[in-house]
Amino acid sequence: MHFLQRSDFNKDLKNSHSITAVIWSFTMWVLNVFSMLLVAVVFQTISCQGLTNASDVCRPLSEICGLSGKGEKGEKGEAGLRGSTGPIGKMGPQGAKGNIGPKGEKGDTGERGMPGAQGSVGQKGAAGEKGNTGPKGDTGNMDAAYDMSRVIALENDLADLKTVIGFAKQALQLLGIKKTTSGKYIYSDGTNLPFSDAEAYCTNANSALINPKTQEENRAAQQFAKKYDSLAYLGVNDRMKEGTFVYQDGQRLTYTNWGSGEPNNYNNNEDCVTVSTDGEWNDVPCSLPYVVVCEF
Ligand code: MFU
Ligand code: CA
Repeated sequence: MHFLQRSDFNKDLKNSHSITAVIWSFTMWVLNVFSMLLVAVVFQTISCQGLTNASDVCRPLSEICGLSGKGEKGEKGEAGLRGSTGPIGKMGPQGAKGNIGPKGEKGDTGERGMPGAQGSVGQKGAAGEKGNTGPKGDTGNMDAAYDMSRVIALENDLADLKTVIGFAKQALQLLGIKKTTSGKYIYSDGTNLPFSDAEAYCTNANSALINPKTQEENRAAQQFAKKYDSLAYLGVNDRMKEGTFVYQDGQRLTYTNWGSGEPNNYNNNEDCVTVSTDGEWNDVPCSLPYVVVCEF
């Protein structure tokens, strides 16, 4: 069993006294606040009678009742002193074009310009005065004796030329050019060329490939084949029509000296003709190079 002591009793008594005091203080504080609010409401009711404006109702009480001190707007004051000049403003937009000014004074004379284009031909001028008589001319040459002397001189020149040409022909034969009784000169320097080039070689020398029309001419060609120990080209060919052999100028053959079994168009590729060291003809490929013999 636990028994209360006297000291415990006194303590409890002291506690109960302090609680009562607190409650009492709080009650008095509430009453004070309430009474102050009541005074404020009464004050507003008395001071603000007659306020019917709805906006005033929404304003704070202190403001409506002039407690915050803001008065009515005063009258406009007098104009102030002129301020100092402001900074220069931005350049404005370009103005409209002005009127044309009065004509200026005449300027100084300029430098001389470039010559102008040539003008058109002017009108024909008047005939000039007749000139002086000229000096007497040479005696005319319409004399028959003079004409005869000119003819004789030309005949002499011609005879001289024939003599020189005769010597030249003999010299050519001494150099190896062969002359036939038909008047042909036949020559070769031993050059070897395919047929087309051989043709051109003689043409460039104002001549042609040898086109033998007699045994004598064929022998002349044969002698060059012997001299250079090679086949020699003739102008004869059947390039235009297979099997129809013609001279270089296209004329049909009047003389031939084909070898045995020729022409045979071997490998179907023989349109040109050579003369051998034996003097016999053989058709051969035109692309092969052989000795070139020309006739003049
Ligand atoms: C003969 C000739 C030809 C050729 C050939 C090698 O034919 O007719 O032109 O030279 O011999 C068989
Ligand atoms: Ca042949």
